[in-house]
Amino acid sequence: MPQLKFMTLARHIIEGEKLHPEATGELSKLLHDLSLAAKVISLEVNKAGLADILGFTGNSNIHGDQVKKLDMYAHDMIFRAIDHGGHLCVMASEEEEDIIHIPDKFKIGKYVLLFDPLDGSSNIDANISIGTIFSIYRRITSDGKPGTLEDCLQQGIKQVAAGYIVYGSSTILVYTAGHGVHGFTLDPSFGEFILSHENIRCPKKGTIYSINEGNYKYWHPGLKKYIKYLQEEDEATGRPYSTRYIGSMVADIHRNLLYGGIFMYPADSRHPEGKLRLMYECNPMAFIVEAAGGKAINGEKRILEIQPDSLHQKTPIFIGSEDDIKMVEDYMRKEEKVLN
Ligand code: AFP
Repeated sequence: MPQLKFMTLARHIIEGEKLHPEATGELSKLLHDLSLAAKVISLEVNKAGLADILGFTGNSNIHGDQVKKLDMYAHDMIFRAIDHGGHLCVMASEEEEDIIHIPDKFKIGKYVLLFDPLDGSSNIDANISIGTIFSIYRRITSDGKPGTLEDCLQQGIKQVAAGYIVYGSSTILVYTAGHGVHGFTLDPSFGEFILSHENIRCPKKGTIYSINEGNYKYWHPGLKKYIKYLQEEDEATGRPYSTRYIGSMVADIHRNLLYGGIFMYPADSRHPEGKLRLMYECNPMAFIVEAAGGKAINGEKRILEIQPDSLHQKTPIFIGSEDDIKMVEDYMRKEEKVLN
């Protein structure tokens, strides 16, 4: 195995900043503050089985999902790590219905942060990997004033950086700020994220598919045919594929990004918009996967080109290795969309 550089996330961010002589350092500081929140959340996730943190708050979030204490903890931690830095003009979180303003006492910056504090949280009690996802845009309204909904509702293609953290067998932070996709593993002994996956490239084709197959009956006929195709035997194309589905999007996509494969959360007759949120889950993951050479579509078009019209809108998603995405797109295009 090649010897990796001993590179901390902090140093990596600064090196990236040097590639932009015009940079003010604000984006670097923002990424640094996010990594601090990730360390604290990681600590708390690891304690989840021990502390009185398990169980429900008794509240529901705006999607009607039950909210666990750890979701709210992660949400608060990110807000508190970021609100005072002077880098942001507005935030939005999957756990809050409306945009989140920067408190009046703090400076207003030029960036916009959207985040899903804890994705896959229904897995917490079973010790299964969960994650945090974030997405950063440049504001489009005038400087100096509080940011608005308009700043948040930008196409994914406008992201300047995106990342995720998987709290799994170890904690890994993966991000891109336009110069490749890089992964940093948290060394718990001295609390630093260390470069462990430099310049991640998504294999052009994989042999893994990830989808909740329990919903088969309700799918698009083209998707049904595609899944059957993946299950047929053909050595030359690596079939049958293996199914891997954790039920934690961030962990499922992270695995497929490294090993190759396709993750799908399609529309179906019960959920015509799918389940996953464009702004908090699909756009950031699409930005990262595309930066690593993969693809992400909603079945008809690129995820990153969807013009959002509301903060919490959902979208179907097919994301992963380029050849696998092209294949599912072909299958779905050939069949009429009849969901039953
Ligand atoms: P939770 O945060 O409620 O666990 O939802 C996780 C998630 O949004 C995403 O991470 C999974 O891929 C997806 O839901 C799993 O949904 P199904 O249970 O419908 O397969």
